[in-house]
Parts: sequence; C-alpha cells; structure tokens
Amino acid sequence: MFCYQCEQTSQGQGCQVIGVCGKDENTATLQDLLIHALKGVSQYAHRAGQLGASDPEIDAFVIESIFATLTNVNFDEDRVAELVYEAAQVRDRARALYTAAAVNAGVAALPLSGPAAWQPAATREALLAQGREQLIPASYLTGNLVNNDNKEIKNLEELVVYGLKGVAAYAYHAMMLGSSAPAAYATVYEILSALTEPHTAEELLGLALKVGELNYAVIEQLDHAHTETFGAPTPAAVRLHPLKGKAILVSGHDLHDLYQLLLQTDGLGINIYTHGEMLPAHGYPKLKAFKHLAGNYGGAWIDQAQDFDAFPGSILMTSNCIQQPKPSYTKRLFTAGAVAWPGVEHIAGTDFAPVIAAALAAPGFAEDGPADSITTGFGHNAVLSVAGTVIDAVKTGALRRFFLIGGCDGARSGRSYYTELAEQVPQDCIILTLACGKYRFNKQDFGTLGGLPRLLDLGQCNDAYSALKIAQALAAAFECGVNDLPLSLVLSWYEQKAVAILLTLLWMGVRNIRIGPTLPAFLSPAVLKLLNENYNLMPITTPEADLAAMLG
Ligand code: FSO
Ligand code: SF4
Repeated sequence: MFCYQCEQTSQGQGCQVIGVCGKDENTATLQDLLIHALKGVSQYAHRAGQLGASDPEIDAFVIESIFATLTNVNFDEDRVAELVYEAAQVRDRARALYTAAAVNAGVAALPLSGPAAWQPAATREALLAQGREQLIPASYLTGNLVNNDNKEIKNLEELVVYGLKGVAAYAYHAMMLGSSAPAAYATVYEILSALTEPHTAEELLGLALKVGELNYAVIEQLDHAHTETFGAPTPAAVRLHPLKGKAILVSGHDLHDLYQLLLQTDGLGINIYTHGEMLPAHGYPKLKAFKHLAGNYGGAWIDQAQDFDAFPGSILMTSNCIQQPKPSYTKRLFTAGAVAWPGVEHIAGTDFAPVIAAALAAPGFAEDGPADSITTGFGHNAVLSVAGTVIDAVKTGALRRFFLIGGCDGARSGRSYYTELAEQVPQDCIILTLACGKYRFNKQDFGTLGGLPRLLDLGQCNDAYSALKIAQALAAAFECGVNDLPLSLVLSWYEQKAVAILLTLLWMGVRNIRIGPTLPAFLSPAVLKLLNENYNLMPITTPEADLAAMLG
C-alpha cells in the first residue's frame, strides 16, 4: 500500500505497510481501485450529462463511494470490495445512459477507454492485484514542477482527488437531508473524468481550484439543507456533564442520523449526548427542541477510545472519524452511512433499534454531573444578526482583530500550538472557531468583548461556509476585500475535508493563511512554493511569532 492522503501519514513519508489510522493494506488497495472504478463511471456520466442525461442512483452511489475512501470512514475490506463490484455495474449503467442520450441527440456514442473499459477480476486476490496497479509509487512523494514530470503530475492529481473526497462527504450529508445537487455531481464527473486524460501541472492546479469552487457550492447547499431542515443555529448553552440515566452518544457529522435517533428515542427515557463534531447540533432549533438531547460528552475524535470506553451506554458513529474500537465497547458501538469497521454492527438506513436496545441494556449514568456548559450555535445568521455591533466595535477600535482558529484535530504532537495561540490572542480580539480542532481550547472561558463572547463556535468543518459568509459580509460593510479585513486564518488540517476547504479558500483568493501542524505530504516543495508565491500560504511556526506577525 501507499497512502499519504492525511496529515497523520507515517513520518510524512506515506503509510506503506499499515495505515497510522489503522487501515490495512487490502482495504487501502481496494479503496484505490474503487477510485479508479469511479473515474470510469465518471467518464460516461460526464458525457451523458453533457447530453442532458443524469441518473440520481448513479449520483448517490458515486458520492457515497468516494466518501467511503476518506480517512477514518470505511475500514472494512469486504464492504469496499462490494463497492468495487457495484462500481462496475454502475459504470455499465452510466454507459447505457450515455448511449441512450447520444441516440436521442442524434450523435455517435464514442467508445471510451481507460477506467471506463476496466472489468473487475473475479477473485479477491485478483482484485487486489488490479488494485496494486493503481497504487501511487512511494517514489512519487517528491515532484518537480519545473520539469512537469510524472511525479509532480501524480501529486497534483492526488490533490484534486483528495479535494473531491472532501466535497463528496459534504454532498453526502446534504443528500441524506434530501438536498440534491445535480450541477455539483456533474462537476464531480467532469473532474474525475478529466483525471483520466493527460494534463500539465498548470492545468491540474486549475482543476484543484475548480474543486475549491465546487466545494463552496456544496457547503453552501449543505448549509441551506441544515437550516431549512432544522432552523438557523442560535447560540445555545450545552451541558458538559451527563445526567443520571440511560444514554446514547452520537459522533460524526450527520445531523439527519441524529434527528432520526432523537425521534426514535423520544419518550423512552434515554438521554442523547453529542460527541466530537456533533456538538454544533445543539444550536439548531429543531434539534434542541428535543429535551433528551442532553449535552456534549468527551472531546474530539482522537479522544474516542477513552470517551467511548467510559461511556455507560451505546455509541453511534455517523461519519468519520472512527478509530479501531477497544473490545470494551465494540458491542456497544454502531456505524451508519458510509462508516464501517469489521466486527462493528452497521445500521443500513436509519432504523436505530439495535442502538436503542444496546443503550437500554447498558447501565447508564448513575448520577447527575456538574452543570457546567459551553456555548455553540454562532452560525452566520447568529453572528450577522449583530453585525452592526461588530462593525461599530471595529470602527471604534474596541475590536482589533478576528482570528479564525479552526479545522481538524489530530493525534500528532504539535497541536498544542492551537491551544497556546488561542490563549495568547489579545483581549481586544475575537476568536472564531469551527470543526473538531476547537476541542483544543473550547472549554476555556475567554470572556466577552462588547457583549459578545470572545470565542464564537461557528459549527462543524462544513460550517466554514459560515466563516466565509461572515467575512464576505464584513468586507461588504467595510467596502474592502476579504484580504483587507482585520482577520487572520490559522488552520489545522487532518483529512480530505480540510483539503476541500483549503482549496475553497484559495479559489476565493484568500491570502496569508497559516496551516499546520505539518504541511500535506502530497504537496510537493514546488507546489508549496507556488502556493506561497500566489497566496502567501505558510506553515505555522510558534504561537508567539505567528501572533506577532498577524497583529503587526
Ligand atoms: Fe474532525 Fe474527523 Fe470535521 Fe474531519 S471529526 S477531522 S475535517 O473528519 O471533518 O473536523
Ligand atoms: Fe496513513 Fe492517513 Fe492514509 Fe490512514 S488515511 S493510511 S493514516 S495516510
């Protein structure tokens, strides 16, 4: 295997025997083969789309399958192998769609080669051999943009694919809420299909920015799907310690799964707690209306082994980031949607009866914990409802600067940088945060500024859309560009959703972003140099030095 798609990749050199995340060689190989197969589906679906034909079943399969290859989602070799075989059938369906559309349009259907003509081998061993042909050679880790050589091209192709993986995750969550985006799926097909053809490095950088543009549209769509379904988030105090009684812990990002579980547990005397990226759910009116949505429990995804171990109820993982479960809670853990781990019961659909039964069989909490709380729910609607106050505070100098300190959390050392940075942000500045990286500092009291909390939790990683909306609104109010605002962005990245968000920021022309704790291994020195020259994208250094530079 060779995998370097996330920040955790082994010593920055790619995971080559087993993933640091726990992904084994066969699963990694089949995930690479699945992406190859999905390129074949896309070759046909893209051409069918150009002739005005689409098929929601193809869209749903492609989006869920790309999502399944994202870091910390699907670790089940058998399930990935099934997806590979299904991909070949879906490719045939896409070919038939294209052929029929061509007949309708009176044009010739062109025969396609490459992934479009691929056939899956009959046995697992032969399938794995096919997958090995799609592996990225480890020697491709460093490229050379100057020579436009194959290594550089391969690294840039992977950048595009990783961005698409992030897009697919967000598109999947929107799809689960019944929000379909045919134009976005068409762009996914266009880009995956393009990757089957030769491109220069410059063209691939253009495709990467196109992924950023696509991601903006998808996170906007997801924001609309969330707010139309559950109402616009409003600030909400969230209990940090459990209440006495039976309990279910819900992790991941999928609000639709959480809502279904809340409906199915209403009146059963079971309290529902959010974990990790599910925390912002407490801000949505239709979710917080459930009295048994009792609070938040534990920390970010990297704390799950200790959090799940100690939790005396059942646990539902609705999306990434799942880690190898400890035996102590494997039988109390359930996966849903695109998530899978061998030996962990998977809920196909949204009938959570097994999760509820496991919660009822577990002891639950013996007593109430302290009543401490934190506040979430500062989406763009909530923040922009006090835009006048914020703008006045900036104009009078009472509010000096905004710091967006957010992104993914991860296990690698060096992430205490984000805690220290947040602690050192001066009192006349406001911290905006989002995604699971916030757990590095979100239980601290940062006080208030002009009646506003100094720490504003905008939501999940996809709620980067809220940050962009707020920045765009402030830029309009001050009649300047986003880059001219008193705003500094310091991002932590871990997996491919963060790659998609970064590409969106670059597509928007946002400059001076700091990123850490390490730079992506798939961005070669030449590409990093280019991004530095064009966008002043830079690695984090120390909290003190970075803060001085940002305030300076
Ligand atoms: Fe975190 Fe995991 Fe939300 Fe990621 S839980 S690391 S960027 O999946 O998506 O922030
Ligand atoms: Fe390694 Fe990350 Fe790939 Fe897992 S997803 S195998 S940790 S690079």
